[in-house]
Parts: sequence; structure tokens; C-alpha cells
Amino acid sequence: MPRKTELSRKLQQRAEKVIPGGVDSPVRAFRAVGGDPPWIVRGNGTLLWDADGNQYLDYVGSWGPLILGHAHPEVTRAIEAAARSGASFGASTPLELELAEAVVAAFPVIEKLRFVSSGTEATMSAIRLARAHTSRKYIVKFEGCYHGHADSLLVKAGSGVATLGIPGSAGVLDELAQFTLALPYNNVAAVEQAFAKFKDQIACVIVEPVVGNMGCVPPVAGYLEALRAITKNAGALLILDEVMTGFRVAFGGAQQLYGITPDLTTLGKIIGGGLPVGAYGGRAEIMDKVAPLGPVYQAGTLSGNPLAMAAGLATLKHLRAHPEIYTRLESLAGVLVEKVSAAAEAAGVKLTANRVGSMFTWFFQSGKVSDWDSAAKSDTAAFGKWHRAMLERGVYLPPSQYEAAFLSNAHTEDDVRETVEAARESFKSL
Ligand code: KE4
Repeated sequence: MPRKTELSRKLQQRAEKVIPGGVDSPVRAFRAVGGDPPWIVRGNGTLLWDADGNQYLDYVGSWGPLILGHAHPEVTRAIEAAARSGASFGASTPLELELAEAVVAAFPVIEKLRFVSSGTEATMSAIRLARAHTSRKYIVKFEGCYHGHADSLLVKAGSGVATLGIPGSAGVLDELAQFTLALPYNNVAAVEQAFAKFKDQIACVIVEPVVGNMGCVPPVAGYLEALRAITKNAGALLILDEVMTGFRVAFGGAQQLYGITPDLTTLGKIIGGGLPVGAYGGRAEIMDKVAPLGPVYQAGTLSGNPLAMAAGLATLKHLRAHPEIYTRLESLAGVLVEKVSAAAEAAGVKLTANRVGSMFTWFFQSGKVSDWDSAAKSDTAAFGKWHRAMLERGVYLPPSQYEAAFLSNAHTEDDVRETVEAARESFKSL
């Protein structure tokens, strides 16, 4: 019995009259997988319900924030309590101080941080700060890594390695893009080449320490250590963009998992518990350059918003009180990824999986996926067909081959069994 989609489709058609593509973020339009995007009206725990009343088992989790699942009672109660005292004051509140202290306690390398309202604001500010701190113009990012939509970061590789970047979006100026070098991920030689060619001119390297935005791609052994050594030697800052990995792959993020000490860290998603929060932080000698203390300007009307701080604080308090959650997520996600991969193999479907903790991706190809070039070899049409088949069976996966999926602490062994069974049937339908 195919899913009813009439009401979602009507909402989508109405929305397209007043919102570009009918969505407030492009990936939600389901262009990469086809079909009508469900319009979600409610979530609870692992479940989502759409406007037509269809129920889904959710593996997107709002793209990472909801490690505790939807509408977790402790988070909901915290938001309700904060809301009763007023939504926003444009003044300092004890809640933002409490959350800042909780983040600093979990990330020892962060002596000071500044809250903003999105991951984009966090990385944009970190880049500006790195350029000011080093008085250098160039930055290094990696193909397949996404750090939000600031102009300097919407840049793709020029022709050949270590050449000037070219705009990755209309509206980004060539004159600005040229100062971003976009290099292949997991390739140390390319970084060494860039630092040799642009000696003493590179302000920072920004990297997803575990990539989520080309699908899940872990760092190869020694890669992050090499980035740390090269940047330290060159007087450049290492920025770990932990918007996705922070409090996800470990309570102290990828820097705890891999033992890397960055100069700046960007955070988001989980620290907002589902509400809009980003943050950037690092050593005081760097952060003290930010206004009003120093010359780097950055501001935000809703930065440190009390409702968002309350949601983030409740989330981090729960994670801190229950460290066993990370062991449980590691084990349950391992079972899920392995059993779905086995189901694909049994159905003769080429699939390769990458996973770090509770973030993972099944790539529709048989090769190893370690960078953008290898990820891009995936059969996106087959992924789209599988995504639609899983949606029909009530499993809500990220609507793009090049996104990470997430397990939450609300997921159970029964959810995994149900998902594996849906996958088994879906592979047969390909
Ligand atoms: P936001 O501006 O979307 O809050 O964060 C940007 C960002 C920065 N850094 C990393 C590592 C990120 O993953 C993101 C945003 N992630 C995407 C999901 N791949 C957000 C989903 C969307 O764009 O709608």
C-alpha cells in the first residue's frame, strides 16, 4: 500500500509560491533522491510523523543535533521553563555562561568561546579570526567538506592541486575565492605542496576531522596528526570544524577521539539540542582578539539565546551524566551498519559503508571511500531508488548519498531489526 502523500504535496506546492524551492535549506527538497519530501508535523524519540499521518523511523535527527532523539523530556522541559521567563533579551544571561562552561569543561583546548546562531556563523567567524591572528590571506579547506555557506568556504578546487580556488556558488567573487585553496581530503602531500607554494601566506586549515558532508569519511591513520604538524610548523592555525562531530563521536568530539589539539574549534548542532546554536573557541590568546576585547568584529542579535542555551545545556547535562551512551551508540550503530551491508551483499547490491560512532553512510559502490573523488563514484541513482523504497517502508534516511546518517540514543535493538528488514526488502526491489 503506497504511502499517502497528498497533504505533503499540497504543502510543498503552496510553499513553492513563497519560499525558493519550497524549502529553507536545499537538501530538504529531496532533489537528490526524487519523490515528494514529507512535511513533518511531529517527532518523538526515534519517530517522525508527516502531514499525511505516515510514521517514519528517523536516521537524520535534524542532521545531527538530536543525539537524544526527538522531544526528549529533559530538553523539552528546559525549553518550556526558559520560555516562561521570556524568549530573548539581547543581554547576557546565566544560561549562556553555564553552557559555555559546560563546553569548555568537555573541550580542554577551548579556553574561551563565543556563541553564535549557526555552524555557518561559527566557521565564518573562525576564518576571520584566523586571518586576523596570523595577518595572512589564504585558507585551506578540503573537497567534499562543508563548513556552511560563508563566501570563503563556498569554494571548489581550481584546476590541479594547490591552485587558487574558484567559486562554488554564484555570487561568490573570484577575487575572494582565489584565497581559498581546496585540496583533496586524506592527502598529506597535497597539503605539504600548498604550504610550500604559499609559504608564510596561509592563515589556517579548516577541516571536518570526520567528514559528514560527502557522506561519512573518516581520517586515514596519521592524517589529522600530519595537518597538526604542518600547520604548527608553518605558523598557521588548525581549525577543527566539529559542528557535526562535537559531542557526537565522543563527548569531547573528534579531538578527544583522535587526540588532536587544534588552535580553534567550531561547534553547533548537538550544543543547541535542536535549537539554533553555533560556537567557535580556542586558546584565550587567540579568542581575546574578538570584539569587544580585540579588533575582530563579530556580533549576533540572538547569540546565546536563552531558549537555545537551555536546550543545549539539558542535552549536554544528560550526555555528561550518562557516558555509557557513547558505548551503546558505538555498538548499536555497528550492528545496524554491518547487517544492512550484509543484506546488500545477499541481494547482490554493491555497497560500502563508513562509520565513526553513531554517524555513518552506505555508499552505493564497491570501492573504498576516503575522499571526494572516490565518494563521487557512487551510484546516486541506485541510492535514490533505495531511499524511496526505504521511505515507503517507513525508514527516513538522509535524502542524499553525500550526507551522513545518525543513530540516536532513543534507537533500540528492535528499531535496528526493523530497519535491517526494510533494507533487505528494499535491496530486492532495486
Ligand atoms: P549550519 O549553518 O547549517 O548550522 O552549519 C553549517 C555546517 C558547518 N560545519 C559542518 C561540519 C556541517 O555539517 C554544517 C551543516 N551540516 C549540514 C548537513 N550536512 C546541514 C544541513 C543543511 O544544510 O540543511
